[in-house]
Amino acid sequence: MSKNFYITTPIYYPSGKLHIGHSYTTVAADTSARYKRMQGYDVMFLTGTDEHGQKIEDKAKEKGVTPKEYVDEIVAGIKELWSLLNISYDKFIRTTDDYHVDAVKKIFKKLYESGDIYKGKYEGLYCTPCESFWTESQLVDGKCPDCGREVKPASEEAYFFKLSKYADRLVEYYEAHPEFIQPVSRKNEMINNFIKPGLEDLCVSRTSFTWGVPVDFDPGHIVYVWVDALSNYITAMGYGSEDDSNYQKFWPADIHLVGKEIVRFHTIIWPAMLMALDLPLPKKVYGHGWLLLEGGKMSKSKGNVVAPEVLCERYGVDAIRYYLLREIPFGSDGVFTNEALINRINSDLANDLGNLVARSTAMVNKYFGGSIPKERTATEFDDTIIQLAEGTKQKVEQYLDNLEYSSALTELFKLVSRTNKYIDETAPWTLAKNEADKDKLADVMYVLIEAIRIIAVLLSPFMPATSEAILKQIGACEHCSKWESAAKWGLISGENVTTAAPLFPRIDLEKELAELEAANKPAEALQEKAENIAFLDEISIDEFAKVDLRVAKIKACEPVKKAKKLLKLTLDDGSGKDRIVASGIAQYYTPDQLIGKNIIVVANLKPAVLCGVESCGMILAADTADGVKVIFPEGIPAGAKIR
Ligand code: ME8
Repeated sequence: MSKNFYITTPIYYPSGKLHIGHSYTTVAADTSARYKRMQGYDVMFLTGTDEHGQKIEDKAKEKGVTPKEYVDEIVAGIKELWSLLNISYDKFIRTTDDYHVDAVKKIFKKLYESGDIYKGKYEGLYCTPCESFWTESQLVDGKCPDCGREVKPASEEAYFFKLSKYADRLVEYYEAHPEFIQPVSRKNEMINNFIKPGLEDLCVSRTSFTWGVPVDFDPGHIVYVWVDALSNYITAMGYGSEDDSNYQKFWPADIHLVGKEIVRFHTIIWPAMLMALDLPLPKKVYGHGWLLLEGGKMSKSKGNVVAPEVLCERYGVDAIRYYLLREIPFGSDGVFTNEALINRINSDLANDLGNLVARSTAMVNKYFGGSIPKERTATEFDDTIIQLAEGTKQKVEQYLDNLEYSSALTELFKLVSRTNKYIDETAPWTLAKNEADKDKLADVMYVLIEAIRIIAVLLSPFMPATSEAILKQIGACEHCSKWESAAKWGLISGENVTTAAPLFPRIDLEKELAELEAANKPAEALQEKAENIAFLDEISIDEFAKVDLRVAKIKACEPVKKAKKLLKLTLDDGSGKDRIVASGIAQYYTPDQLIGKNIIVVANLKPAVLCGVESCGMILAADTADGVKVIFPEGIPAGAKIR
């Protein structure tokens, strides 16, 4: 019988670009998912986006688009980020997916019918212009915290979930299942800070905005966003749909990985909802710590974010994955600094791991023409390293089973350091001078490559691309690259190593810090530029009239071979004939995001051939802090003249 493993990340709010803090949860979950797959589990790794709520509705309004249009664009960016970071999710749920919306309606109705949800009155202090309820403690100087105006007592009809009813059962459950809330300190926090002071029933419907799952038996009410969001863990598996086979197979989840500020939702509201639905509870909720910047928690609203794309571009994805998992023990908070990142890359990845692989393969190339020798005589240094190598897998597994990623990597890098030390102990360059030591030299090469193989296999869940590159470089066969092979010494036989570029080039700390600072501050840079805007020389209206700007619709779009930056667009410009334009926006848009959209084209620009594509015109776009943004004039027919 196959063993199943179901792990989830929170579903992210698509209210802006994700930062390195969000990547933290997802990289950790990915590592566990890869590890379990390698162990032979049938893995379900779920992530997704939490797309409803007033905040999204407001942001969309600000931008003049529908909420769905607004989230679609951001969700596409989130998926790109996960693909950049090599996140191997099995399912991506969007709370705007039809099947989810239908299932949430059913869940809400079921809870209403069982009496766990009832209609009551929401009472509070109401700010009429903002259409918002506030509690006394939220007011600022007795006034609305948003607009500063008077508030007055008011009440409105709303649905409530009988959370209070579940307080005792929750505590009993925590006590009977000590592994349910991890790390343990968070369990006490839940009991002392939330349950003991008394759980109140939870208001689970809203009427002040519309962007959400409607309560289908009471128009005007929409489901509270957390009830909608938490349900994703079962709706994504088909609960409440015709095909619930994945639900049957994977629920209850093995691990919900969440940041510490949302442990409360996952260990109080969510289990109470499941109890009310008479469903099993997840086996574990792990609340990890925050990645802080020196100014506090990284957050979009504070503007102190670090863009993962910038970091990946500069150092490679695996260096970032390594840093996130290694630097901070998972349950604790930790401060992200560029300096710590670069130091980690230099010391652990360039000096230790990269050097070990480069030196060892270079020696096999130099002394044995690249082929790993068969005739060997053991040296007195072999036993320690063989023992350590064979025992490392078990230790790494113990730590990974407890989500102690940092300790798992520390253990693995002990083997890296020990293997480097073995080179110094055996001094192969001295052995090479003496023909009589040839078999010893052969043995040293074998031990090195075999230790590297084990290191690379164990590295795979953390740094998949690096692991693959190393295994390829030492010519490891499929069998020698499997997880279980990491505890077996002596599998390599007669393979050939190849030369490759250094895995992690050393970084000049000072120079890099300065450049990184600049790269992470595009918004500031742009603002500085704005203060010195140099407008072009004046032109007359007649000169402007020479530019023929037209609205056109993108009918088709594809990348241009050998040109990373170009997309080839086929436009309907109203003339009845297709117009081809090459545009340097491939870094910012995928073809899917463009097809069907209207754009503005300079229609009378002299044609030019760009990377083999004859481009007839140019489309209008703006430079912004977030990169290039194409201008999309919606609702205007193709061919319309812009003046
Ligand atoms: O909370 N360090 O979404 P979200 C570590 N939609 N983790 C961080 C972080 C940081 N600096 N910043 C954010 C939500 N995170 C809800 C979840 S689940 C049913 C609904 C983590 O996009 C944060 O702790 O605000 C959380 O676990 C995750 O990113 C999503 O945050």
